[in-house]
Amino acid sequence: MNIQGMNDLQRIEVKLDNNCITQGIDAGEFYLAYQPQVDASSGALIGFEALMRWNSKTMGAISPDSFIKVAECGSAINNIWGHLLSTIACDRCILDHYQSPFLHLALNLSAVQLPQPRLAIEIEKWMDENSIDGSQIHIEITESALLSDGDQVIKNLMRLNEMGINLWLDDFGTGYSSLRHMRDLPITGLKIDKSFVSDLEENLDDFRIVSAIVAMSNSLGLKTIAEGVETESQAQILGQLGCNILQGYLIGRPDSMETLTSRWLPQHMNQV
Ligand code: G
Ligand code: G
Ligand code: MN
Repeated sequence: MNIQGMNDLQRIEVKLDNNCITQGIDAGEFYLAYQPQVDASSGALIGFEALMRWNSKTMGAISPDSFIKVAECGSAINNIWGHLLSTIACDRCILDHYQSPFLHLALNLSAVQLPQPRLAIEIEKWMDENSIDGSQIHIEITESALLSDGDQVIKNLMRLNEMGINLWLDDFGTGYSSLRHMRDLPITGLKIDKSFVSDLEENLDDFRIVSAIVAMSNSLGLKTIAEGVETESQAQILGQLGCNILQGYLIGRPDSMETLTSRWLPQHMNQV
């Protein structure tokens, strides 16, 4: 296919490479949007997922689905991670200002980072330097990252778990959905992919799949988060099924930490 036959996304992907991603980070074009996560039974805010955004001066807004895929082929994925950690450390201070150390921040870790020998050591150093407690951090990993569950991947997961970090399997149901992973890995729970949530009210198969995932998680002592919750009736069904945490446009769209704290926190707790 020549470049004229491509859609906008494909044209951007052709232009994207590790150099331009790293230049974009250095130019301050990357930032985080946060999306609230609430307790399914009480509706109380319990944390935020950090979602990386790129507003390129030359190419406009580029979706993480595009730039993460490209970054994973080179070293830019580590630069994105570094930028994520330094931004989180600053934004964590905003939460501390609201005396809300119990709110967690959920980070997405790329598949290619999980076998890196220094991963857990570097996260530990970052936590020490910024006085961040493990319980304040959740890490979401896609199951494909665990396919090569070699020694180093298991060692990293064990170490992160010992550090008090909650580990979640992201996009659960779309990949391998391995029962062995659910049984053997030190995970807190499963994040049910939004493709099962979107038609929950009309599609009986989706309803049965979500019920089965929640029931199996509960009996294994794991928790569940549903993502992509857009309607009241989805939230109600998920709550009745015993899903623990909800995230989606119904609760709140991804936004800046400043906007979210001013919207959510004064109602929930006393500002210092
Ligand atoms: O909001 P949304 O379009 O941001 O995210 C699309 C996908 O990109 C999601 O599956 C999400 O897990 C992934 N993603 C978003 N931010 C990051 C990030 O900082 N690192 C990694 N590895 N993936 C991310
Ligand atoms: O990393 P993960 O796959 O959990 O990323 C969540 C993705 O889902 C992000 O791309 C985020 O922007 C998107 N998202 C969050 N809430 C909703 C929602 O209610 N509806 C839809 N369609 N997408 C959502
Ligand atoms: Mn995620």
